[in-house]
This record gives sequence, C-alpha cells and structure tokens, in this order.
Amino acid sequence: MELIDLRSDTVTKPTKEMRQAMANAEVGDDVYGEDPTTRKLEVIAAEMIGKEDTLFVASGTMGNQVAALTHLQRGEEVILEAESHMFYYEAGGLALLSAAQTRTIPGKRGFMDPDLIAQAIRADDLHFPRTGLLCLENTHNRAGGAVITPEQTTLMAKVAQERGIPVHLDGARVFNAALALGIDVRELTAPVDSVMFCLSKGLGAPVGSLLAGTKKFIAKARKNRKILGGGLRQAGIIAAAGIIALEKMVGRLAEDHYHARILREELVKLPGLTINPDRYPTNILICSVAKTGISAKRFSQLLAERGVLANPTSTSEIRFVTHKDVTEAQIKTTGKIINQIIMENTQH
Ligand code: TLP
Repeated sequence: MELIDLRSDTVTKPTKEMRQAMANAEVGDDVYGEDPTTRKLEVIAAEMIGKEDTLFVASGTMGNQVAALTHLQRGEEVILEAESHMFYYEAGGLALLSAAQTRTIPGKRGFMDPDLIAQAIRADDLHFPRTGLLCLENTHNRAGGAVITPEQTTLMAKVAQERGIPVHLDGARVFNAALALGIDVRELTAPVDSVMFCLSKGLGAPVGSLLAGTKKFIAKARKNRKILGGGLRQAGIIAAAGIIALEKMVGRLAEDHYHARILREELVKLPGLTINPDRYPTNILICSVAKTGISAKRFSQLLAERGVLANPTSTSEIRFVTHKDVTEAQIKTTGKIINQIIMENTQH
C-alpha cells in the first residue's frame, strides 16, 4: 500500500542535489570555527533572515532552547502563547535548562493581545520574578499554520521591548509565513531580537535549524550550544544540504500551500468536519472531527489503515501537513479516503 505521509513536513527526505552537495562538502572542525561549509550556511542565512549573525543548531528545539538560555537569567519568567511549541512541545526545556517559569497567554490564531502581554509583564516587586523574555511563533503550529503579520509582530514585540524585555521568534516555518503574505521574510524578523528557523521541515534538509540575532547574542549562544552538547565537528556534511534548502527550496513552499488549499476545499464539503477559515493559509491544516462522533485518535487509525498518516493534535482534531514529498494526486486521494471514512462510520 502506498503511504501518504501528512504527519509533518519534518518527514521530508533530502533531494538528490542535497545528497550530492553533502557528499562533496568541504569540511573542518566547526568547534574550532574551521568548517567552511557550516560558516557559509551561517553567513547566507544571516543575510536572508536579516540579522547580523546565525548559529547552526541540530534542531528547532535546540535553537529555541539555546535562545532562551542565552536571553534569560535563572528564575526569570517567560511569556508565551498558551499553545506555543516552546511551551507545549519542548518537554519542559524552559524549566529544565533555563530554570525559567512560564506565563502563558491565550492567543487568537497565534496572536496575543498586546494589552494581555502588558498585563503579564511583572512590575518591579520583591515578590515577583523578573519577566525576562517574550516568545512569539510564526507560523503558529497548533493554530493550524496561522500567519502573524509584520504589524502584529511589531505590536506584540514593542510591548516587551519598551520595557527592556527581549523578544524571541520561533520561526520554524517563518518562510511559509512570508510566502503566504507575499513579503520578504525580513519584515517578519526585523521587529524581534532573535529568531530560530528550520531547514529540515518544508525546506527539505535532513537535519538542522538556525538561530539568528546580533553578533554578540550569537557568540553567547555558541557557548550555550556547546554546554548542551551541540558543538558540531564536521558539520559541513549536513550544512551543505542546508545551503541548498535556503537557495533552492524556499520558493517551492508555494506548492505546499496550494496542496493544503486543495485539501481544505475537499474537506469543507464533507459532513461532520470543521475547519477554521484562514486568511493566509500555509501548509498546516487542522480539522475537527468532533461532529462525526469519531474520536481523533480513532479517525487517525482509520486513515492509517487506508495508507494516510496524520496525527491527532487533541481528542477531536487531526493535523494534516503538506510538504514536498506529497503530490497533488495524493492530496486528492486523501480527500476521497476521508470521505469514505465518514460515509462508512457515521449516519450521514
Ligand atoms: N514541530 C514538530 C513537532 O514537534 C510537533 C512538528 O511536527 O510540527 N517550533 C515549531 C513551531 C515547530 O513546529 C517545531 C517542530 C519546532 C519548533 C521544533 O523543531 P524540531 O522538531 O527540529 O526540534
């Protein structure tokens, strides 16, 4: 049975060109600063993302955690959106590594009301922890790949920065956001102090993410990456694929957005499914199956039995992620399979 894997864009495999570049990569010991390919990737990435410098890290999670460790002092509080990846999916890393306390704010499609951020920022009081960081996420994963605009980013960031609090952007899929908005990604990163973005999601590289910020911030982050055991040696082998990801794969994310749109159009027609409308749809589609009476877990099992892999994100919701290794025909097949499941398992 042919598998249609819509669990995540992390499942993408490197292209032939990436494998070729990996095989031919010039390498050295990156902990000594002697890996020319890794350095080349970091320089290209800094220019593209609009920050002074970047640091190659093993994963998005490592990039976010190194950022937090670099911005924060022990015992400080971090403000995050309640469904954000850094709060929800990073295994308590903020508490474990940065000894930070988290303060969550419910967002609307990933956007936090600036007034709520202002209220959450701690006054200077003996009883209170110091607010040390505000984290944003764009696109917002659990909000269904929701896009935050540059204006919204500035509104949120300003509240913190005016009070001397730095802002970190989890931009794992920030190129998807820029593409959906039809703007240069630098408009989304300019308002924040640091940003992490991934090479190994829609961009198709096998491994790696980048953390970006000022030269001073990145120098400090480099040491924190070393502390976490993330000092890499002949990293050029994987950085070579990352260079192709940035130079050749950004534009093609449009295809993933198109595929997600087709899937959305198929699914909104079906009884029992609920999908939030989205002004700037990207490559993530979260669909509620609550009205079918089938749990999301069971629905995802039924899908898997027919060769479609998709993860539940709650008891009633399933996430579909489009990426370069799924075709338009597979997306259409997915729509048909979902239709069959509903027809066979509900009263409709
Ligand atoms: N997200 C993964 C899972 O962890 C849920 C996925 O399949 O979407 N920030 C955001 C917004 C992310 O979506 C992810 C990955 C990360 C950070 C972490 O990246 P990795 O997986 O490289 O540590």
